[in-house]
Amino acid sequence: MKDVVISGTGLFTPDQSISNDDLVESFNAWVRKFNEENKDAIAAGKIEAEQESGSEFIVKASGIQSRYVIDREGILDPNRMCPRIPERPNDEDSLQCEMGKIAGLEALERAGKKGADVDAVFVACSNMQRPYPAMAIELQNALGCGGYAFDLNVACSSATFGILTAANAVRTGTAKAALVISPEICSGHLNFTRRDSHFIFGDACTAVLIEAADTCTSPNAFEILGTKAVTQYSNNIRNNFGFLNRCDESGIGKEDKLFVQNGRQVFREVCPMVAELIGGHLEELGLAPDAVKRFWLHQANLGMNQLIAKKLLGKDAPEDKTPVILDEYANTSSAGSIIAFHKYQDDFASGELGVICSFGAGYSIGSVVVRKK
Ligand code: CO8
Repeated sequence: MKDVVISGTGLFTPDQSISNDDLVESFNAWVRKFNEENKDAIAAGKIEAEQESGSEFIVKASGIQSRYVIDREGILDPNRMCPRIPERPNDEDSLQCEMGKIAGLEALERAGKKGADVDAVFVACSNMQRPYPAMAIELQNALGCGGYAFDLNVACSSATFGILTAANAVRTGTAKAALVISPEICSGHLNFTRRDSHFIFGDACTAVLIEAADTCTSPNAFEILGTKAVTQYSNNIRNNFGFLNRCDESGIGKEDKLFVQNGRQVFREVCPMVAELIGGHLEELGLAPDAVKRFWLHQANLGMNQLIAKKLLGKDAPEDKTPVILDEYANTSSAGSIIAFHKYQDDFASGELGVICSFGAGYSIGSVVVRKK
């Protein structure tokens, strides 16, 4: 078994962003329009009037201030409430490939490697823009990588489960170096007309290069001390979009074909599971939570992260122990914990410890314990 390292990370951030105030303004315009168009049915008690949203609620409930998106205009158009992302011809890079290429090239550069040094590519994210050919195979080709490639999806935990898959491939010699790429276009499957969740998600793409310690020349490398994953079935975060939808016309276009969640229950149920998984993982490795310099946690909700850190450490954690990117990026699904890792790792000295942890739909939780080389 080989020792494995994360030798480089990369990030693609869209060039358009939406503040809470902008999002709420368009949402409330949509609400007024909906209520006006349906005033008779509302008055007759056949449907409920929609309620307006508010920036103050969003910040208080989640910590989110803004989000990056692929297309601002389509989302903010009260007559559309959905990004405008034109289809591309088959001989052009697909959008997820384009995002992945930018993040992947940065990860390779930080690791001092070329595409040809990589012989496994995993696209790990919540939604693939098509079923086949695999997005990962398109990216393998676009980055000039060899070996093999496949897609994997465990919702918000896709990147950490991807790191686990890549680390095992390198550890056992199935691959020499593996890229895990997470192009999250969350705006494509978010219902912007749902008050309880229209503000939650943003778009971004991350990349992580994993290779054997003995080939690594990167000054940015972290040894992977261990990976751990757990899943437990829950319907509290669900999306029923799928290839069988067309076989029952009555369901086409219904709300459940986009992201739906019971956010409060997710909050309550997932936090203790995450603290238990990270605590148990550190214990197995003979490490105390206090010895960890930084927890790069999944970026869904500020209150969740504060609670998880408190459960682990027995006290409130200082801000730099659990860095926050969701204020600027919102929830970018599997990319979130990796964005935090990418942006908040340069102050690490050799030997210092960190934990990357994601959690979300499934439920699924993934933990990666690392030590700076
Ligand atoms: N403006 C004003 N008021 C509002 C709004 C709004 N926009 N929305 C709700 N309210 C009101 C409600 O009506 C309610 O009022 P009342 O108390 O009078 O009934 C009150 O505010 C509280 O509402 P909630 O209980 O809904 O609010 P919470 O405090 O629970 O906050 C959150 C909602 C922020 C969603 C919170 O519950 C949360 O973050 N939970 C954790 C969610 C989480 O971590 N989910 C992970 C999902 S991501 C994942 O797994 C990946 C899926 C794949 C990606 C999909 C991409 C689209």
